[in-house]
Amino acid sequence: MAEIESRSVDPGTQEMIKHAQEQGVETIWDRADKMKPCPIGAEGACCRICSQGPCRVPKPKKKKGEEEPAEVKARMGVCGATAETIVARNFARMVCGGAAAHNDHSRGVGKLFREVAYGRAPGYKIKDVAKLKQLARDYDVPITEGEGDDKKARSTEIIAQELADKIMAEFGQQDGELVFAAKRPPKKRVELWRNLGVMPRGCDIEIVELMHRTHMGVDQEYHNILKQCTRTAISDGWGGSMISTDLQDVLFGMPVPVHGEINLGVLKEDHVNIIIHGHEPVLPEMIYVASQEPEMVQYAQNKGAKGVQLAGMCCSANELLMRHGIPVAGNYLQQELAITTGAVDAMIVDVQCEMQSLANVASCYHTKLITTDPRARIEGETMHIPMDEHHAMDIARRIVREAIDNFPNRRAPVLIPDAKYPTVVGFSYETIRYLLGGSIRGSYYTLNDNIINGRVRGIAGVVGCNNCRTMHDNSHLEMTKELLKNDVIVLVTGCSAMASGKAGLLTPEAAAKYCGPGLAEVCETVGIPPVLHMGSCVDNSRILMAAAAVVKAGGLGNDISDLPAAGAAPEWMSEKAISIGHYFVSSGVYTVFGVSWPTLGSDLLTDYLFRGLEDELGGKWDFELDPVLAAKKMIAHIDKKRAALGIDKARERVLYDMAMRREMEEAAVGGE
Ligand code: SF4
Ligand code: MSK
Repeated sequence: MAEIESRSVDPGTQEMIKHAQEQGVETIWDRADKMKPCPIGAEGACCRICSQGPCRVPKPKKKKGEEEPAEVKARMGVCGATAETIVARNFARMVCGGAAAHNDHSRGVGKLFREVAYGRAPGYKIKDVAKLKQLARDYDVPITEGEGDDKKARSTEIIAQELADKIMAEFGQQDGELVFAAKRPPKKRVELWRNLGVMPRGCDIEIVELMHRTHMGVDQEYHNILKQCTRTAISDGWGGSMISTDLQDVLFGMPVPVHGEINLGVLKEDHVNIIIHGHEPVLPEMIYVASQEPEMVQYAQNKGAKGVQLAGMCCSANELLMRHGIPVAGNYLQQELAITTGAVDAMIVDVQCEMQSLANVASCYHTKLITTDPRARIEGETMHIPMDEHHAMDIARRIVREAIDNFPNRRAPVLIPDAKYPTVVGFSYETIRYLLGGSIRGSYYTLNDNIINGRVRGIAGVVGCNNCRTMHDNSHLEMTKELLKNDVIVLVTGCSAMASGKAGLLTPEAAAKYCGPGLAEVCETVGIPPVLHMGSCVDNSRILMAAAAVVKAGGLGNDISDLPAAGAAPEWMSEKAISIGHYFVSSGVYTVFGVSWPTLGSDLLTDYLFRGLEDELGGKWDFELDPVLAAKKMIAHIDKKRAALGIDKARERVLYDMAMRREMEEAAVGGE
């Protein structure tokens, strides 16, 4: 049994792991101790796509300096599929799973948007009309009608209806190009994708085609399989994910900086605690409204509680936090622990990243585990209350009442760790544009200026999950701190954002404590944290938009691949992370993952991902277990791009200036 301190870097989490052990409640770490990962599967070298297998093609171990044995070169399954084909198929199916998760989420948001547009979803409304009009322009939906003196604005409803129909058609579209993928990246990138034949045609078709091509006996050339991975991943990042992010902004409001709190300490012993866990903000938005209604608060008080405390978990948390400042109870690895506080009266789950073990943990306590999405039932759930956008408010009220009714049933002693930290979150790409460029300039001009003059060395996206095979939150934090120290501004989403929040990195005060002098100066001048919380997993599309906007603002090349920028997911675990990583690589970003790498079963294919792709796409994958070393690799890549842009000299000058300034300060102190 590993030491608790090696499980998580977060003291609140450590306390609750100990508490779970004392209570005899099994958690993910207990199961991880018993279940060692299969080394062949971990490297992608096992094929089980037909019943003649599974065929395992691991690399035979060779001693250092030894010649590769002949059978390594001819490793194949019984049908003759080579190690390259087998590993490529496994990787491709991860891209498929991830892109499907995002695009299906997006379809759900699109359907709600259409119902709202046609007035069939009471309780919802279009909150951000300006963003609606922006989308309308992207989709060539006119926002005015008539000519000359007769010209007048079209109604919001009509614009929304036309837009909704066009967006929904993109899911089943068979030919052509996805609108955002064709219009939003830099021109050079769009041309590159067209020339390579990887511009996505629709949201669903690329996933289906990739599934087909990885069926037994279809595509058996690894470059060709990976090419379709690229097309599929772009259909996620610049397709489904971007559509859901933008429609969620239209429906629920665009995030702006807001204060929040994070960690298990946000739960309140004397309140009814409801945790919203999953990824889709559609129902949680209504639960938020229902939990605030005076009658509901009164109902809770009648049951002996002081009120209703709503808290988020995983990406649902990010969505709610970004828009309403609703506190976050924790990230992926903390979901079981939240229930072990004995204070969670209901955990409401929709889709993605929900452990099936929640049912077991909930059964040890009074907690009601309520599933709300017909696509995601959990054996052992307390109840299933399916979401229906036509009656969302009634459903939300029923759920909140279920939680309140459960408050008097608490049976275990309540233990809520004294762990919560303040955060400032809500940095959409539009907000960053406003903060850094001002409403008049309306561009990333100031950020570019500071990158060119060297105060900001570069930009990094640190995103993705937790993983029980590595210390919870540790790699996110080690990596992020190393980047900050070296004047690299960090954009975060998902569980990574929460790791930063728990360590105090999402506050403006963090700039003075963790940043190099250049970045600290910029953050202090603008009044922003050096780590910018940009939202949930689908909101990685906001990072793509920020990258495109930086290119557009000028002075840093003509494509995303020219930027001094890099991406990472140091604690990734889900297929979604692979799809996200691949759309960053496909967009021209150097992207490094930690924990394990699923293609190590083929040196040829791994070399293509880690080196060869750069020649074609300008971006490439990398794998590095050590988060500080990974950060150094990202910084080296950033410096390479700075040199190519001819702005490396500027940075040397700034550093020299800072060194001089320090010397002068020391001299002044010495002279006193
Ligand atoms: Fe084995 Fe080929 Fe079937 Fe895969 S497709 S399981 S390699 S026989
Ligand atoms: S919730 S996909 S563990 S980031 Fe989006 Fe966190 Fe990863 Fe799930």
